[in-house]
Parts: sequence; structure tokens; C-alpha cells
Amino acid sequence: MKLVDYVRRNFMEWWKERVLYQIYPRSFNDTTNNGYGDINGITEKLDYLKELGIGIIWLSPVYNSPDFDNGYDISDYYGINPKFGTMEDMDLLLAEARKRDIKIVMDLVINHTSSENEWFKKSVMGIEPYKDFYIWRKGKGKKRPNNWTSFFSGPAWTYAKERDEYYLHLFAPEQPDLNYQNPRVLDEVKKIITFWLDKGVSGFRCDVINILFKNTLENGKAQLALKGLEHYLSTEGNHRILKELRKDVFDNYDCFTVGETVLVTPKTARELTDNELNMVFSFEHMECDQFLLKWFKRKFNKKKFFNTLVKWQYELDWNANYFENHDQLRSVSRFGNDKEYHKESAKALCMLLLSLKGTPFLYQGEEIGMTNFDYKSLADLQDVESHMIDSFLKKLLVPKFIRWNRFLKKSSRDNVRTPMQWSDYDNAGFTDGTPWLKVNGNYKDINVIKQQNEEDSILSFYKKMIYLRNTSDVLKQGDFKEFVIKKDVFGFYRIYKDVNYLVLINLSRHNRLVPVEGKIVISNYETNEYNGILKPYEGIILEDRL
Ligand code: ISL
Repeated sequence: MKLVDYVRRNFMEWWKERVLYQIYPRSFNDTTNNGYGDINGITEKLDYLKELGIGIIWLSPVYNSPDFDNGYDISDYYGINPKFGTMEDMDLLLAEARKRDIKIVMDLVINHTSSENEWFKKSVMGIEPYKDFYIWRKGKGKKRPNNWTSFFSGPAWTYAKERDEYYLHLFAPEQPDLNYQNPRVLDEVKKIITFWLDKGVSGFRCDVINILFKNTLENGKAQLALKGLEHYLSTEGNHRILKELRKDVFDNYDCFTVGETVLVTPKTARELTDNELNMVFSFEHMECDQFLLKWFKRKFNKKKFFNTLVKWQYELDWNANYFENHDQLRSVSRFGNDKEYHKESAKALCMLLLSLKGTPFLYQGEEIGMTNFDYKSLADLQDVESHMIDSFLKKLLVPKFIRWNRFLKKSSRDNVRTPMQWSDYDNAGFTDGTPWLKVNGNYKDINVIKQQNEEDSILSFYKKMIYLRNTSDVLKQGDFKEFVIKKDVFGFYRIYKDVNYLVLINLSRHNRLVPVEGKIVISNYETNEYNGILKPYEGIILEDRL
């Protein structure tokens, strides 16, 4: 048996043991006052993260990029976006993180590049070997090559007069899709991954990693919201690519991969984690407050949320658990109550997240209960997706008032991208310049410094809960078993050897009866005794010895 396989079988992998924290660099901490967070700003906060109990940081893209999609459009995979600093800054961050035993994971965006990437510029000109690095097709008469649509709305093809051809982009036109039918593309991707692993990064969060390989370019079924999906979702070719990357690159390093996997089901998730990725993000629990698409919001269905979490706990050996990321809304505003029960509900969600089986992923600001933003108009929004959706709805003659109130304000990704709230100084202590995106007006109440000084703050509870998770084999390794799901209450066991933790979470503003007994391990109400009634948004862990 290879040593690496022996270690894998007999020890818990480090990426299962540690709590991960996602940083959205442009909104984290600005040390140059250009209005954008930067790499030195992250280094400056490593002690904060260490004290919080974080073991892995995932950086949203810091590569060179014209920033049409905030770095998810990469123009040079080997360079650092000057807004964020230099490669020396990056090396320093890696070294300082290593000193503190914090691992750094990068974002890997390889479905598409930026249209300003040299590869694309040469491809447009037909220059070899880049001519077929992207997916080019002639139009059908005056029409586009097929009916596929983009994730950001509208057609997935844009015409380039230089070649008298269209290129495919499943996202914005500034994000052309790479052509994985061309083996040279994967060779380049391997070089990129190797470069960063050699630099000392410990893995990758792999952006839309199950839509790389397009089987055919036939028309998509008319009824699907995303036309063309059936031709590129988790295809055999995609599996081949991921297996090859695992065998030729990832397996040579002590690293891990988590896939951002579009429309994944437990079955496809298992296929993607069998000798390919280490874990995947599912989106199913993020769909419990919407009809079909996130733009059609409905009341949060807690029961569905709990049942979905249970389903994934049973179906996969290991989950990547999260309630927030840079594309979603703030969880306390979405699944909790950011008004009367801000503190209680943020803590209850914290307990839930950290006691499910799997690797917990926090997103910056979640640990202080940051909320959605009260945007006043489209001019406040920076996100390319929001602007594309707005133009799309405009073409459908949807009135401005409805576009704004029903769709954009409620669902824009900028809700979660506002700058980190460090203090009650100007701009929440994020920058002394003008922040690239407005700071949430509630920063005087919700900020790190204030919560560091309060024993019962959300931040203090995160610290306690992360400490518990970091030191408890029950929470790290215990089996998951459902206990009860009521309309508002979620209860489950974590069982390890002879210890049994019962986790009870009430996600409502009402008292809820759950008559059980046990010694309290932790409670978000700091109670020492449980009398069988869960208070509003109370979360509690009780211990039973079997
Ligand atoms: O955010 C979404 C819908 O509003 C998702 O559909 C999202 O586009 C999808 O999950 C893919 O997201 C990833 O790739 C995008 C980028 O914009 C996102 O920020 C990234 O997380 C394109 O690279």
C-alpha cells in the first residue's frame, strides 16, 4: 500500500479536522486605502483568524483580472491583481500563515478565462496554438450557433468579427469558456495548478468544476431555464479531466479540493468525489427560500431546509457544509431573524453549521452576524450578474420598480459582498479610502471590536463553538443520526464511541417543546439547565453517555 493511502485510511485528513474561512479579498481589509481589500490586509488579520480557531483559509481569486466578475475572470493565472498587492505579498501571506499552522487554499477558475487573457486575445486572432483554446463556431445564417443560455441570463454566444465566428461563454461575455476537447488546454491547467502547489498552497476551491467538458454543441431542450445544460453537466469527459488532474497533479501533494458543483445531486456528488475531488458543495439547502431560481424568492421553508441537510448527511460520507459564500445572501437575514433575534439566530446557525458532520466553511463576517445590505438603487450595485439580469428584465419590459424591489434588491450577490465590519470607525475600519462597494450602515452596531469586548456576542460564541468543534472527536468524526424534525426545530445526534451528542436547534421566534434530558455541552443562551423547552432561536447540545 502506498504511504499516502495508508495515511488516508488510518488518520483523519487535516481538511476534515479543520474549520475553513472564506475570504473575499476585495472586501476584507484594505491596507493601501485604494478602496479594495488586499493581501497584506489578510496577513494583518491572521492572528484574528487564529484566535477564532480557523485552520484553513480559502481566498476568492486574487489573480490578475480586469474584474468584470470580481476576479472570476482571470487574465493571468501566474500574476497577482495589483489592486490586491504583489507576488511578494502573497509569499509573505503563505509564510505567515504557515507559521500559525493555517493552510491557504486558492480559488481555481478553469471553466473560463477573462477575455483579456493572452490566450483569448491570440485565439481571437487565430494564432496557434491558441486558435482552438476556446469554443468557436460559425453562426447559423444570422443566428447564433445554438440556443444555449448563460448563467447570468441571455444567450451564451458572442460574435467576434475578427474570426467571423461566435465564442461560447456560460457566464458573462467577458468570460469565454475554455475548450477541453483540446488536450493542450488541460496541459496548461496542470502547469497552473503545479505552480501554486509548489508555492505552498494547500488546495483549491474549484469553480463550476462539473461543467468543463461540453459533449456536443447541439441545441438544448426548450423547457430548461438554462438551455444546453444537458450537454455539459457532469459529463463523462468532465470525469476524465478530474481523474487526470487528481492522478497527475493533486495526488503528488498534500492538498485537498472542494468542487463548486452546479446542480449536483447526491448521486452525481458521489461520482465526483470518487477518485476526483475530495468534497463538493451542494446547493440544495440554498434553494429552500426560492421557486426554481434565486430570483423568485419565497418564504423560507425550514422543514425543507432541515430535511435537505439530513438527506445530504446520510447520502455522503463527508459534506462541505456552508450557509454563506460570496454568491449567496447573509444567512442571518435569510434563515435567521436579523431584527429582534439577531444575536440568538446568528448563534443558532453557528451551532448548526459547526455540529453537522463535514468540513465547516465560514464566510467572512458570518462570525459577527453581518446582514444583507439595504441598497437604495441599481447604481449602488457592482455585480455583473445583477446588471445583466436587470438588462434582461428590462428587455422583457418588467417595470423598474419591480426589477428593483422584487428581484435585484432581494437577491443580488452584493448583499454578501459589502466590506468586512471591523470597527465603528469610518467605513467600518475597512479602508480610509472610498470602499469599492458601500459599507453596510449597521457597522456601528455590528463590528468585530465591539463583539470582541462582549462576552455574549456572536463572535464570542463562534470562538466557543469552533473551539468545541476543534477539540471534540464527537463533532469531528461522530456519526450523524436524525432525532427529530418539526416545523421549526431540528434535532440530530452525533455519535462517537460511547458518547452521544444531541443537537437541538429552534429556528423560530416561539418557544418549542422538546422534552429530553442530558448534560449541557453548550447553549447559545448560556444556560446550565435544560427544562425541555427551547426558547426562540435557542440552540443547545446535550450529552448522553451510551
Ligand atoms: O451566483 C449564482 C447565481 O446567482 C450561481 O449560479 C453562480 O453563478 C454559480 O454558482 C457559479 O459561481 C461561480 O462562478 C461564477 C462566479 O460569478 C461566481 O462568483 C462563482 O462562485 C463564474 O465564475
